[in-house]
This record gives sequence, structure tokens and C-alpha cells, in this order.
Amino acid sequence: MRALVIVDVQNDFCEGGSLGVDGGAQVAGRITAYLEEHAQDYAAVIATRDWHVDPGPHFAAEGTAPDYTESWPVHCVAGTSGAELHPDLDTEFLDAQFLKGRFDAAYSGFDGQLGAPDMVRSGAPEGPAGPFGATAAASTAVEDGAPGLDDWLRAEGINSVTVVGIATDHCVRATVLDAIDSGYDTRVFSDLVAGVDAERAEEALELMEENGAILQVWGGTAE
Ligand code: VGL
Repeated sequence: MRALVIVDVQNDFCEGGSLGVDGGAQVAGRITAYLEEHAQDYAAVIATRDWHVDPGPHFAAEGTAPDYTESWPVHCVAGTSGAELHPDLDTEFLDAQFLKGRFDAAYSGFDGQLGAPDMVRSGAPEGPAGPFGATAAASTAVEDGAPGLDDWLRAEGINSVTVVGIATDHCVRATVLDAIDSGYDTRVFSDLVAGVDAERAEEALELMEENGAILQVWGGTAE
């Protein structure tokens, strides 16, 4: 059985976001169009989200420039609009969401844990959390002991994954390489991803293929 893994299609990774990737919004809309045709081909459709509270040197220190490979502008702070899924991604299709990176850099969706980021829970803590404006409620959207992505997929009987999303050269790459390492039959749609750097994105796709991912082109269009 196959799952669709939608990586980090969040406002901060789309145009206008703090780490906006060219083509991000378009990918959000295209993934929705793809799901309108193909959601039924998948036993599960899941989204990963970068969900930072205080991720250490993953955020460039104040007053220093990010290097855009290991240090980044502040992005996807838990509970802020930048961490929301892009509005052109239709969340009706999602069966589960996995949150990663609360206290560290977490590129791979396989670092994520099941969470309920958009649910307002009664008894959720109030106020801010951490130095970047995360909310306490959002930072507790992952419960202690929540399953990681690999455990969750296995429990659902999934042995194949298709990976799409943002960014080709960072989180998509890390997620695909982890999926292969974890033994999933892994496919990527090269027209449903967007990269930070065009050359590195191309290299990332080659690396995924060399490692055993099947690269495919969906070829459809968004309305
Ligand atoms: C990502 C850079 C920093 C990604 C996350 O989602 O690809 N890129 N953090």
C-alpha cells in the first residue's frame, strides 16, 4: 500500500514567506489538482510541517546572515501564519500531519511526529513559547510518545511512498533518502516539487534517483 507524503508546503516556503521558494505556491495548487484526480490511489495522504520553537543554529543568529545551507532566516515558527499549510493545498485530503524541528533542525519528514497543529484543544497552555514567537499551544501540538512517521506508516501497512513538496534540495531530498533507507519503494514527482536553488535541486533529484527513487512526471495541470 502506498502513501503520498507532502513535504512542508507551508506559507514560509512559498512566495512572500520568510524563506519563500520560487514556484512554491504553484506546487501547492498543483498538488491539490493531483489529489483531486489521484487521492484514491493512496491508502494515506500525509503532510509534514516544519514546526520550530527554538531550533538552535538552524536559525541564523541575530545580526548574522544565513548561509542558506545550514542556517536560515527564522521560518515556520510553531503557531504562526508562516507555519500554516499554504492555502492552495486542500487539507481535506490529509489523513495525518507530522511535525518536526521544535528544538532542532529537522529536514526529513521521518524526523516528524504525529501532531494536531490546527486543533484547538481545551486545556492547551496559553501564551508564548521560546524566543521566536511560537505559541505554547502550538509547541505542545505533539504529544509525548506520539508516533514518528515511519512507525505510523508501518502501522498503516504502507510499504511504498510518493514524495512531493518543498524544498527539493533540502527537506524533500532528506525525506526521500530516509524513505529509501527505511525500505520503502519510493517515488518522486519532479513536477510537484520546488527547490531553493535550481542547480542544487537538479543535483538532489539525481541523488535521489541514484539511491533508488523512481522519478516521474505527473504532467497534469492545476485549474
Ligand atoms: C527547509 C530549509 C530550512 C525545507 C526547511 O523544508 O526544505 N529548507 N528548513
